[in-house]
Amino acid sequence: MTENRANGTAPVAAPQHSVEGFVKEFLRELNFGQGVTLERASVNDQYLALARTVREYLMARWLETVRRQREAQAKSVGYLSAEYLLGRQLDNALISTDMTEIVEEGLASLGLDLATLREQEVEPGLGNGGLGRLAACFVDSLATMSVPCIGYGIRYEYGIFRQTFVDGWQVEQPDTWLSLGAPWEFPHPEAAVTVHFGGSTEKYVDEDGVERSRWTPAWEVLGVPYNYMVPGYQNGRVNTLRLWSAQATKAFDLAIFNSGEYVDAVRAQTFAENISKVLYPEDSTPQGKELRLQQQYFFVACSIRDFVENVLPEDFDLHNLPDRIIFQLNDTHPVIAVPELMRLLVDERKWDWDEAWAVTQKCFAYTCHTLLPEALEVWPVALLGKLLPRHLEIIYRINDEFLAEVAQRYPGDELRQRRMSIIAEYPERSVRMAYLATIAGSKVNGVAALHSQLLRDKVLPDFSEYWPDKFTNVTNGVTPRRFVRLANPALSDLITDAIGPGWITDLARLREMEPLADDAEFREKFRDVKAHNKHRLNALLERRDGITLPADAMLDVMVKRLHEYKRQTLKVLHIVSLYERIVSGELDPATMQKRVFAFGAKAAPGYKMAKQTIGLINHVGRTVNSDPRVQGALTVVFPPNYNVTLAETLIPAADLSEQISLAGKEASGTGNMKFALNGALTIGTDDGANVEIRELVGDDNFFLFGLLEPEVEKLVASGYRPSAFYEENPRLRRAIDLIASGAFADGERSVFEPIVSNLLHEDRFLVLADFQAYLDAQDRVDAAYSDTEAWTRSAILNVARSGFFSSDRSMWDYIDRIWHSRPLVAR
Ligand code: 4GP
Repeated sequence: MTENRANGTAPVAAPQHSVEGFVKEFLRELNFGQGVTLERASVNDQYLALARTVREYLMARWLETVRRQREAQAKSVGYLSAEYLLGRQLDNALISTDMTEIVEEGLASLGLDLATLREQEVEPGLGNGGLGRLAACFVDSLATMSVPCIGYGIRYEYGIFRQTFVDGWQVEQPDTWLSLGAPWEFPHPEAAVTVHFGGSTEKYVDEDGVERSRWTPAWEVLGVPYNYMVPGYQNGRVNTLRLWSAQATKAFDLAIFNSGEYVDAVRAQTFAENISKVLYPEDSTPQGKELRLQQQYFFVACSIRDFVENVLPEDFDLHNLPDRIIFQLNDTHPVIAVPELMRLLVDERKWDWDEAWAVTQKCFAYTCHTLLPEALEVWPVALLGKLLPRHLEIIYRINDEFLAEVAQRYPGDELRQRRMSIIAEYPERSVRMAYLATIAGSKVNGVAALHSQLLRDKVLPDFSEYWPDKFTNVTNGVTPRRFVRLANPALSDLITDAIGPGWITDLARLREMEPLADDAEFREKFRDVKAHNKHRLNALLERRDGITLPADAMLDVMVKRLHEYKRQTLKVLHIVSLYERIVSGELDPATMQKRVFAFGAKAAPGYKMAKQTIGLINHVGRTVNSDPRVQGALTVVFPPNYNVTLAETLIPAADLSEQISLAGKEASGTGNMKFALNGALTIGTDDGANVEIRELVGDDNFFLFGLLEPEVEKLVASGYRPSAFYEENPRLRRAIDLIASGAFADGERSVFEPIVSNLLHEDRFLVLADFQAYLDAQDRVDAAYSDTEAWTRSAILNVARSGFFSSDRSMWDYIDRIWHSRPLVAR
């Protein structure tokens, strides 16, 4: 036994870091893993063998990381997130191990092409948008910084739907990302955890005479962990992402749950397995679905149990839990973890309530990602009580004790107590998850400076008054590994030639490039990079969608989820206005700066207005692109199924980045950072992280327009009338009238009537109010673009001054302001 253990801890060795070493291992994987000879291997066989081979290069580091972490007993971050929008794994693993060239050469010696195999990977799209991608950037950064972290989440069998267009309208297809094999995951069915639901509670008096609650659940499921490697960038470190998959236990017996259209389309055979079957295709608005609450509880219950029972040593005294973990709540989705930890301590470990609460409060911190009131999750008490009766009791007690404190601090202020109560009474009795998170969390943070300020002032004002020190800001960031080094090899090489490779893990060093903005030769090289990236994009779109981009055009890109507050409609109105002015003879297309307008966006399947907008963009595109009068001056492209993989080719090619949300609505944005880092200039409102981008890159290198947040407030409070803008602005009127006339729908006026009437009569996000300012800013863009040297200079300065937006910096801020953990140096 002792001997076995000794053998088991002996370090495994990675295959030889050489072309021969790789080829040998690759062929072995092909033969023994896939059971085929090279001659007979399909591309998928080759890809799977390649992925498994690369994985082997990471294995020793992974095992060593886990071993050291156990030994050092350092504090870890438990990142709790219902979403991880990871993107493809192969390339990231290759750069982390510095294997790209070796693999390229090795494959070539076998007559294979890395580029072809890379295309075979279906990205794990286990998230909807910004929030999920942020989680993926954060775990990458923590691994690269050698900070112990376990990412916990859900292994959805179907990730974010695959978007197709039928006649320009979005049609959703299930995302079968696992169907051709999943070489990056390590299932551990033997380590499954049981999770309980339903049933009832009863009071009883324990042997010490203390009154306690006992939960008798009605049903249970198993959570099977699937481990994924999270490699640090060339630092010998590999952290773990642990995603849970639901499986039926024998005791399981319930009718199949009926849940919504899209979910129906990918319905599970069994109720239990439904829990991890499909990612909810929602973004920014919660769906009041029981299944979603099941998913939330399922993954946090598994994760907490895993950490306490498997990660911590057996005899660990949980009073010291805050020394070993901080659970970061990625929005409200995992907040049910709070009563779960309380239940574990009070019910299972028989702790005293106050003792448990003191520990629990130190183990959580909460990040809010929204400003839209409708996006703050609430659960009807009836539903929560049915699914998790004991947790509801615990929430009530947390609330009672908290409100008693509030009453003590503000005697007689009942209104305040009602405002601050976790339980809302109207329109139905429900649990406000953001309040629970705020009360339980040691810290609460927003995701950009403006957002954190508005969070304090507008969303949680009573709480920020009550606990001013609890609130902090951490501005989002993006990983430079994936979004510069991997996505933009040409720019990476240019930067590395200029300032050395240190920037990849210390992005602030991009500043060293600043003087090069004034170097004509460097500017020329920088333009070559952009041109190269445009070619690369063109090749991809031709292959992927049969789309050909015109040469010599400015590439103007708007990619993000389709949401009214993000205002894709404003972009469409700009295009329609230009088109109308060409057709009416006001603009001469021959003298215009050619532009390609590229869109990428998925709409939540149940979000009608968003789907209408997708239809409108495609219909406008069809008309504009085929009208000879336009003479190719305007081209609209909308490749379907925008995802991380497409972003990696699209963003590096962009000249102009559209960040045009209504001020005060976009919490941060992270696409905006990716564009600036890849040398696109931003046209944007004073919203989210745009504010910080503009401050850093400088006013001259950013096209600001639109109402400021206080102006928005004022206009809305004074009774905003969109039709007034329509009546007063002829350009706006002509653009809207053209849409209303059916010009983009074969003369059928009814097709886009909902959009037109929404704009004229409601326009919640003030599209019409910002229209003229947007057009003016676009004129400034055209003028600036015509001065090639000055534009390039601005683009270089955007790159040089955006180092702040590395997610490594975000992680240092979390460490500093929230987690108080220190990296465990793994060397
Ligand atoms: C997003 C926010 O809308 C975006 O502004 C922010 O950059 C991102 O989170 C990361 O913090 N929210 C979501 C969501 O994606 O699902 O609520």
